Amino acid sequence: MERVEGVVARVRGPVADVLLPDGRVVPAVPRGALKRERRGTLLAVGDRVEVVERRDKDTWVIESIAPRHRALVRRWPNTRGRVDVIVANPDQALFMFAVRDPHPRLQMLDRLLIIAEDNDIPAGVIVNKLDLADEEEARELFRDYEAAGYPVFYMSIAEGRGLEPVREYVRGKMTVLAGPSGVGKSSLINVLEPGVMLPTGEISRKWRQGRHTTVMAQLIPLREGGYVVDTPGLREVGLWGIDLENLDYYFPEFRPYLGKCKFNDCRHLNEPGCAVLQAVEEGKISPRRYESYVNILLSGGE
Ligand SMILES: Nc1nc2c(ncn2[C@@H]2O[C@H](COP(=O)(O)OP(=O)(O)OP(=O)(O)O)[C@@H](O)[C@H]2O)c(=O)[nH]1
Ligand SMILES: [Mg+2]
Ligand SMILES: [Zn+2]
Repeated sequence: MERVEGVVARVRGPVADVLLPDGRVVPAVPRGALKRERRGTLLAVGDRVEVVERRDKDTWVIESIAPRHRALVRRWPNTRGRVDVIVANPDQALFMFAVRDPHPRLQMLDRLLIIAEDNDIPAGVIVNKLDLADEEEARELFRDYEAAGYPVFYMSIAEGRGLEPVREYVRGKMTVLAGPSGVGKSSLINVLEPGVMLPTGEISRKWRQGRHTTVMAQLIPLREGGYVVDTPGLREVGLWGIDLENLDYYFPEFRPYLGKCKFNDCRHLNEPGCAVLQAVEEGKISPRRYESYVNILLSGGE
């Protein structure tokens, strides 16, 4: 039987929906030996696989899974390093927030960016729903991230503006789109790739939050090349298992000052001769981002 290369578009329990080069999406199950050989997450969205059609049974079998060159992972507390792979092989991540409805929680964004740094995934930020707020205020709110060197895309999907730079950013790459519920992740994919028609959900009027419309990660191919992975809205972002030794390095705007503190093991809290603290005092590092660093360091990543 002929082997065909595909990419996992969704995982539904033991079955993976595999996207084939001809555009078909077929259900496939891994052959038994794979289940015994592989540790951790057997299959994740984004995994590159080889499948074979079983003509008699009308199913496909996953014969092999390519090694992951990178992964967006979630670690668990108190499980001796248990790791779940959320997306395999992403080239980059876009973390999406809205200027309001829901209100942007910047601590969550800080944490998502740390996870991206820890997983070695280049990241950008999307600020949506500009139609609901004053644009200058929105830009002011997210200026810290531009200063840190992250690309920040401002848009209103409702008004159809600000989409082109994102279209360019995702072209030819595998991009994970993540953020809280209700910010417009699925709406964005629907306009980037007409014809997809992912379900979207109204914001709850009472809570001004999303209703967790998207329930599982799903890979969507783009006709201009590349893929976007839609993900379910996040409630919280834990940093268990993050290497806190490197936390300062995970704030890119700190990097010019690292290694310049008086003490080699400086944690940049209140040590004398700290170059990071001095940069905060001189207005070169945002006090809010610095505060986020301190909070995460002192909470041990919880
Ligand atoms: N005012 C305004 N509303 C928007 C905009 N973009 C999306 N929405 C609305 O926001 C709501 C939530 O959009 P979704 O695309 O379902 O959000 P999501 O991030 O996929 O949410 P989950 O799947 O729950 O994680 C929908 O009612 C959209 O129509 C925008 O630019 N402005
Ligand atoms: Mg959604
Ligand atoms: Zn220091």
